[in-house]
Amino acid sequence: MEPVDRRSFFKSVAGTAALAAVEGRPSWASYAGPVFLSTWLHGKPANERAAEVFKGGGSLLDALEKGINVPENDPAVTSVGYGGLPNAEGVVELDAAIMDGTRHRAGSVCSLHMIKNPISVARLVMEKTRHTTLVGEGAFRFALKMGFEPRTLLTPESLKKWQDWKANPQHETFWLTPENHDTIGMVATDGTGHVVSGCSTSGLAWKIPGRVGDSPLAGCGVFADDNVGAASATGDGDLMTNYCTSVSIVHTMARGASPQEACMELLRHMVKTDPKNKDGEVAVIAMNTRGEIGAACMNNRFHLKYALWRNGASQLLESIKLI
Ligand code: SD4
Repeated sequence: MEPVDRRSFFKSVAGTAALAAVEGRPSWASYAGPVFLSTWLHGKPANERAAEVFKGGGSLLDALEKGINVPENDPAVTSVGYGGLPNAEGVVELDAAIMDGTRHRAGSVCSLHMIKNPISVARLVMEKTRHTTLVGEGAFRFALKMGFEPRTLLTPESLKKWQDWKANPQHETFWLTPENHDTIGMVATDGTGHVVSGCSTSGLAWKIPGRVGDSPLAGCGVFADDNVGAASATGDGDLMTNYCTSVSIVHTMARGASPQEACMELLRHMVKTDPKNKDGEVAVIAMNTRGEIGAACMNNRFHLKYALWRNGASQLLESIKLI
């Protein structure tokens, strides 16, 4: 656990240089400044908002939360927040988690309904309670107590998609077409060795009510540790949860791997333990405390595009595939 007053110490260049000398951390000069790394195309406006909040004096957690709010608020993003596709009964159930690498502390909500910003509720679980995870009705009542306004999360478009799915006698169950896999995962550093991770999703369209994926589980959808780095994941949470993807990547980095090597190692391990996983929909992002990044996906079928904000430049990139 990293005491808060040590973070203030980090704010001074002289202090950082002294600490680096004591702990063998990289010197100030090797830090690149704040870096924001997010999954998918909507990660770009999310990163840009995060960078704006951070430059305006917000904390790294403020930046991550406000960045993730962007796709949550966008009805055109059909697998996050408002406009996210509903479960099999036509109810939008949202999952989100946030983790602070300094305190080694996460907050999350699962199956939250009628609240469009689950990442903000997850942050309050982390900051206002001693709990880590709240689910369903309890998470909803907590959100109301915290002042969130309940509202319908279905848009005319998402309602129509659900009605069409329901009306189709051959309808596909518990999965969605690859284009709709757009969970937001974000990892970030402030440039002084502090890292955070966040994830927000409506999960799988037409899922069994109450189904929870990897995204809101600490160690799976998010993990952050200021001694090493942070990671997040997107894809088939029913598969990825079994591999605790984010903590596994961070622990591989702790053993000396670069973020990219650590992402690839996780994918190789998944295939080694079960060759069928090479057809799985799995994608991961990672960052170490120096702001170096990694991004990887399993195959062509689920080819991760990711967004990177660094040194004032915002770009979209394609991840490396294992297969
Ligand atoms: C889930 N991992 O609920 C999420 C969905 C996702 O890209 O990330 N899709 O399983």
